[in-house]
Amino acid sequence: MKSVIVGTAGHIDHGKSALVEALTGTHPDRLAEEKRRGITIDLGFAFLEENGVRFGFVDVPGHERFVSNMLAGAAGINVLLLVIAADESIKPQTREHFDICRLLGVQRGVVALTKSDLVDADTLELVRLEAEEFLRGSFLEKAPLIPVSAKTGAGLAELKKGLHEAAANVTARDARRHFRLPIDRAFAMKGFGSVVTGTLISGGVSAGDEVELFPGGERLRVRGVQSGGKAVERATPGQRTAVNLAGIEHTSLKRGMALATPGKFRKTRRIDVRLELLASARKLKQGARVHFHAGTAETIAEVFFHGDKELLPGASTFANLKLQDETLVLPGDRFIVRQFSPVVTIGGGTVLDPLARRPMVRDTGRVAFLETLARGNRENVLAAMTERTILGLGMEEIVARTAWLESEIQEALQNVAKPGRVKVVSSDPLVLVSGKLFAETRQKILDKVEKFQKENPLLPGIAREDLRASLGKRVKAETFRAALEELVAQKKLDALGELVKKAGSEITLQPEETKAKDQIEAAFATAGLAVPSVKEVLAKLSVEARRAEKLLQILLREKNLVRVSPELIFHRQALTQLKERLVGYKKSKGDRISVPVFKELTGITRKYAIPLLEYLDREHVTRRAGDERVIL
Ligand SMILES: Nc1nc2c(ncn2[C@@H]2O[C@H](COP(=O)(O)OP(=O)(O)OP(=O)(O)O)[C@@H](O)[C@H]2O)c(=O)[nH]1
Ligand SMILES: [Mg+2]
Repeated sequence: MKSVIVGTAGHIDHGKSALVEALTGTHPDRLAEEKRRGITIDLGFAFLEENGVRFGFVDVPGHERFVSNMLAGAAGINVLLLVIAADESIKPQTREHFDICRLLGVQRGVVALTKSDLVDADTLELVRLEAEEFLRGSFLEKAPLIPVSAKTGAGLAELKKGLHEAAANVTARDARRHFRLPIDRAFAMKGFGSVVTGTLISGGVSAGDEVELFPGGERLRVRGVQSGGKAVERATPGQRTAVNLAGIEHTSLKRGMALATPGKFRKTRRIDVRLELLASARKLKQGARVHFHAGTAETIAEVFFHGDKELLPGASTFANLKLQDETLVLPGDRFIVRQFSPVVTIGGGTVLDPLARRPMVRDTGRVAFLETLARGNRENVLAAMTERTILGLGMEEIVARTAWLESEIQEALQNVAKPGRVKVVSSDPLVLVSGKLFAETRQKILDKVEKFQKENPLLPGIAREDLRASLGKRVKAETFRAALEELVAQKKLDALGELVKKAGSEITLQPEETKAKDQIEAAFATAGLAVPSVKEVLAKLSVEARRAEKLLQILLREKNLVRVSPELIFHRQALTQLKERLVGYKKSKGDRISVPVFKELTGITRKYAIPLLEYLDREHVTRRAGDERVIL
């Protein structure tokens, strides 16, 4: 069964509530005060199920003082039921409500010329002409104008036919999308606890679900769900929905809050929008404060124009709105702005970036970015978002900024990753950087390695961590890793353990360096175990200390020399011979050897013997056992 939300609109006393009652059998006014004063103050609801369509009616107040209540109801309607009383014709709130519905993006509707029983045919004809004139060029230009009387029932059948025709053109909202319910009422129900109601604008909700309350962030459990006035297993979009919530007092819940799939979205106080000013409004100045209405929420917004200094009546522009209260809005959400004082509707628009930044003069790409968001092509939006995120864009961030499903993100990603506009530097967790940034990072890495090796010809390469640090904090670890991996795969660089170097590069020594290196090695080789001090050896060389130290490092890396302790270095051969001697000792004298015997065997002093034995322990040649060593 198709679900369609019909919203009334029109001037006070034009017969909206009476018409809803005539159509559904339910009078939508609920409050005692409404009954006493004979006017609608707050939203009322009624249902009609007919010919395969479940109509949910949202009846709004016509009084100019209650437009903010009207706004909470108008968000989420599919079909507009514009009510114009035949005895009064078009009045201020006819215009204001109609402007609001147009700005909210309502696309279809029917026009009821109510109280037709009170006027003669000529007057009715006149009102019809006025209504046609009023609606010319609008989304209701082709809508049927149907004279009706709630009193006599005249025209009701035709009106229902008109509603069905409009309903047939309503495209069902996708129930698989993330759940979102702007709350328009909260109350306690005996035996049930807290209940909130609203028009379900996206996704579905079932008993047992966990939901997130915005803007507070509380996680709540759904006890039960009603949809279209009946208990259901799962509420689907386009229906009046009541949600019974566990774990919260109804006094902590109110209109303007919203329920949503937990952990997906973020409340905001800064949004970028496309803002349209009504032709009837006064021009809007930079920094102006306005009343802001989105969904069922209402707050105050300060307006900053991107580019322009003011907004003229009838014009539209990109703007940044600073909201006084934290609110949940998502891209594509429509909103209404009303003049600060006196309070009248002056415009509205569409949310483009719900998590916008403070406008900055040097952010010259902002307008182009907003144009891309406004056009709404997913691939382009994803690429543009990635291009504006230096640190890399993750899945959570994309969802919070777009409300897209992960499958939609993956699909868009494939199309932008292939031509290289966006680079996936990590797929789990997902991290995206722009193709441009990735290419720049690659080039920077190549340049750094090149520069390092030129400046340090005696070093085999740059340490991976030093290379990363040299790129600065703005290069994310994932980006660095992916760029380096790619350069290695393309045989531009070699990464050996912790070292990165140009592919195939070898240290090339100058003749005097080769000579000095040989001298160092010879000094240790001839010394056997009675090694000289490192300082002494290096001091004797013809190359300066810095280079001498590097040559020593090369010998250590080549493992021709071995550092046994911070001060002691031995030649590889001397150590090999020592190990052989210990093997011989074990064969003839047994596997135990004391320090004095070791000293005797090797002919070295205690100063050398202890570090050597500790080295042998580390090498698992010997093992300490009390004062002695066991030869292994
Ligand atoms: N004769 C006649 N009276 C009507 C008709 N429709 C409504 N009325 C009367 O007009 C008055 C206002 O009707 P409502 O339905 O309350 O008007 P409304 O548009 O809901 O008013 P607000 O909600 O306050 O904006 C009531 O006294 C109704 O009985 C009609 O078709 N014919
Ligand atoms: Mg009413």
